[in-house]
Amino acid sequence: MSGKPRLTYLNGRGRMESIRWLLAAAGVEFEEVYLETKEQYDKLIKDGFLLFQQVPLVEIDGMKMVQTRAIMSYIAGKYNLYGKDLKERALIDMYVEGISDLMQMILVFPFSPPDAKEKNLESIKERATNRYFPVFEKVLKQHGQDFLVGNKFSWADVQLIEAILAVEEKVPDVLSGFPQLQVFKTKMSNIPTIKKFLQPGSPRKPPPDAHYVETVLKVFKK
Ligand code: IBG
Repeated sequence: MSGKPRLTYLNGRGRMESIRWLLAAAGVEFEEVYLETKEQYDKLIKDGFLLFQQVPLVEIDGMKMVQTRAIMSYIAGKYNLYGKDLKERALIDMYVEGISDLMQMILVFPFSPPDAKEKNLESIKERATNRYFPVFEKVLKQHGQDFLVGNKFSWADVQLIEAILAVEEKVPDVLSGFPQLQVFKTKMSNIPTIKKFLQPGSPRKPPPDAHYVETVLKVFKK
C-alpha cells in the first residue's frame, strides 16, 4: 500500500496506545482519526469499517484491521519485530501476553469507581512487583543481553518499555528493586525511534483524564 497507516480511535491511550508505540518503535509514521461523537462511531459501523463494531481500527496495506492483537501481530511481523523463528515468536507472544495482562489493569483503572481506586492501584503495584516485573528482571539477568528475545529488538521490548513507563506514572518507585529493568528502561528510551516517541509533540498520548473518560462513555453509549 502506498501511504501511511490510518488509525481510528479516541484521542487518548486506551487500546490504541500499544499500537502507536509499536508503529513508532518501528519508525513508521501514521495518520490518526479521533472519534469525538457517537455519530462518528455509528457511521463507521454503518459504512462497514468495523468487523465486530469495535475500535481500534487500523487501515493498513489495503486492509481494515480490527482486534488489537491481530493488528499488532501484523505490524510486528511486517517490521521484523517478531523473532527469527517460531520458537522466538512463541516466546515473544508469551511475554507480550503477560505484559498485556498487566496493561489491562492500567487500561481499566480510569473507569474504576472512586471507592475502588485505591484498591485497584494497590493491585497494579502488587502484580507489577510480584508477578510481572520479576520475570523480565530474571530473563535480562540470565542472558545478559540488551533485548528480551534473540539479542534483537522485538515487539516484546516495546511492550515492556511501554508498561514500565505506564506503571511508573502510578507507582514512581516501582523499579527500585529491579536493577536490570532500570538499565533496560534507559537503553530502550535511547533507541532513536523510541526517544523520538517520548519527546513532546509525538503521537504518544497523555495519561487519561476526566475528559477522556467522559468521551469514551459518550462515544460508546448504547
Ligand atoms: N478484542 C477487541 C480488541 O482487542 O481490539 C476489543 C476492542 C474493544 O473493546 N473496543 C472498545 C469498543 O469498540 C473500545 S476500547 N467498544 C464498543 C463496543 O460496542 O464494544 C474501550 C476500552 C477502553 C479502556 I477506552 C479499557 C478497556 C476498553
